[in-house]
Amino acid sequence: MGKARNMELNWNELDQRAVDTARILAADAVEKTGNGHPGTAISLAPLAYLLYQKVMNTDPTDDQWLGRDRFLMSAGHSSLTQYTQLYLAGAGLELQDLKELRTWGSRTPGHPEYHHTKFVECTTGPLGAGISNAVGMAMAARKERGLFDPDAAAGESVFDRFIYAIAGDGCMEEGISSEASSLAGTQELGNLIVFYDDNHISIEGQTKIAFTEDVDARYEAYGWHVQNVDWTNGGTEYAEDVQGLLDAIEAAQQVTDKPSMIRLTTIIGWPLPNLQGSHSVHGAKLGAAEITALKQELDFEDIPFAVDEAAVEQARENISQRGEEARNRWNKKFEAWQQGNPEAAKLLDRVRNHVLPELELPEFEAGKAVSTRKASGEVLSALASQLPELWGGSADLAGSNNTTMKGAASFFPESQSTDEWQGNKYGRTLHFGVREHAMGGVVNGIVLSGLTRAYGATFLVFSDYMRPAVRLAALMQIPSIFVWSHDSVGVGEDGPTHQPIEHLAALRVIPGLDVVRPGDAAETAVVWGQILKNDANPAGLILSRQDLPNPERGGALASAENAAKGAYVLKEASSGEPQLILIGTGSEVQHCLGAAEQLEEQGIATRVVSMPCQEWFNQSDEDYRESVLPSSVTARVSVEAGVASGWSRYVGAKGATVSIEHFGASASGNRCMDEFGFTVDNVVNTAMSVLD
Ligand SMILES: Cc1ncc(C[n+]2csc(CCOP(=O)(O)OP(=O)(O)O)c2C)c(N)n1
Ligand SMILES: [Mg+2]
Repeated sequence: MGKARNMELNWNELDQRAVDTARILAADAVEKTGNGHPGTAISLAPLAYLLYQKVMNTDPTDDQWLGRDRFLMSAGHSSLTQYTQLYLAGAGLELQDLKELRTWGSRTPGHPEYHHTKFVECTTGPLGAGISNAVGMAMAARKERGLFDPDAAAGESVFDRFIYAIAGDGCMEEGISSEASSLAGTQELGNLIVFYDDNHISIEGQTKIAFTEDVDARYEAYGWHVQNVDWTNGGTEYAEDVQGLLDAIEAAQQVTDKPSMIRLTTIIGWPLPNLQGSHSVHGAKLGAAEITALKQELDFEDIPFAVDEAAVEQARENISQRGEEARNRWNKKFEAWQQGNPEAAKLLDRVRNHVLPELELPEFEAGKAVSTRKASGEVLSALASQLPELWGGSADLAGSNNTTMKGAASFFPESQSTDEWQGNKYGRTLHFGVREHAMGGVVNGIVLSGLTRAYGATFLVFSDYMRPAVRLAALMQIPSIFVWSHDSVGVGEDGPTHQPIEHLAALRVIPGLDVVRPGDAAETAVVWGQILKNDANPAGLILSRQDLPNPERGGALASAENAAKGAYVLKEASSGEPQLILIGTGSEVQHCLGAAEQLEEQGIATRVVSMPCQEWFNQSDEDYRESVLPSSVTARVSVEAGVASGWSRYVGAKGATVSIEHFGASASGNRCMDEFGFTVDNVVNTAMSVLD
């Protein structure tokens, strides 16, 4: 610290009127729609106004400005906290949008939605997740600076920015806040400032029935810089100390080697005359009498959506002017940076436009068995020099997931280096610790930041621990990459706790998630390329622990390039006219090939289809789908070491599935595969029963 204070609180009467306008609007919007969350939006209006109007670098005319600070409403139910500010700022929302709160097609959905409302940087609502996204954004800001402008003085780079997030009691109760905040402390994320709205109220009333810990001590233990601002004056009298809050923000900004938590003690719904402090204002309309009383208290006319026009005008002028000044300063710096760093500027141009260079993917020796996880690791190492924007790591399973690019430094402060891992604040290998849920949220936060691509890895069975983040990635349509190895009972001795059974099916039902399970090393390289090409949805890459054959292609077997289509004819029936189709994915493609050989010997014309990604195949045109799975061939068998759920779509009413409908067992992977029917013989027998 030590720097003289440079943010004087210019807070005139119209600023206060604007804050009160936000309060009135939150109350009226919920009243009109009949439901929503007014309480916290009312009590936090001064915080949100302060951030938007006095603190953040925001250009209300450009939600894509690279230099903008990021704001996340982790307490997503309080979306009105942000919507009212976007209205006051003239940043894409108008009064009409507030009147349409939570209604069909409006720009003001119940919870903030990315890609839907300008300046909403992330979809939030599942509590706590926003903190993990903010941590990811803070890590991304450092990474981006490292990629493009590593030598600039602290705070001087065009890539420097702050990430602000508002969290509530619920966020703090959720485990993901612990996972993500612990990681943020280790990462020394000085560009992250989280406000904790400590109002002691959640849906069931006072939080002390379930939440009594010392949150300050917890965050100090994580290595955060912690400050308190009390707007309740100990509960006796309300003292909305905006200057005090601004001082805390400034102090937080000056601490560059720790993330900051500012615990702001508030009374939910303050200054509602009768209902303040009650959980009844958390998520229900206030009622006409209370709204009239509020308007009286704040000296507003008792009509719906009574805004103070002069206050709105001042707010819009203020933020426009601040935005323009910040923008001009930034533009000048940016031009100088471009001129001084032509190579980096070219890279920035490429990644901003989501353009991939022509990728050179490794080729794998035919006939040499290799696990797809190992192949994936080789692909990543080969991509390292071609795609500087690609980075990622594992939740403590790097050696098993094969996610470390050869020679890449780790992304953490150098002082934390170990014999195994050399750290660098701009490094590339991510270490999430055993924190799968936070890993998902952090990867999403990184990807949301827009300039880099990130992946996070664990065992497939633990995709359950990160499912909410995977779902949010799909909902946001962002290209997060999840790498899940150890993909079946083929895991072996670790036994049923570690053997995925229902996971492929459970992931495939998430709309918009590509579940990609390559069958050999050659397919692994191709699908990596395809996943990287897709920039509008997430993918899960499912990899085997065990070695798989990598057969010769080009003769009897089609080129692996076809894997990019999601499914393809790997081996055509010898007659060219199949009587039977075997469909395999991942480690079971080999069983289909083996079975086809035996069936052909018995005179049964058998086609083998490799189907690494159902979603990609479903998106291909009908002619192509018909060419791979002709409707005339109804004798079909799918082979996949997971539950059969979902496969009827491909095998049809007359087909059959080779699957596993129960938990696995602790024994060698080969033994498990054999015992559970993933054998050539069982595929042959199943095929014969279908033909009968
Ligand atoms: C993961 C998750 N679980 C449950 C909910 C449902 N929910 C929405 S708000 C809320 C209470 C939040 O309390 P708090 O964060 O203190 O917000 P406040 O009432 O102070 O606005 C709950 C349980 C949710 N949104 N997300
Ligand atoms: Mg609360």
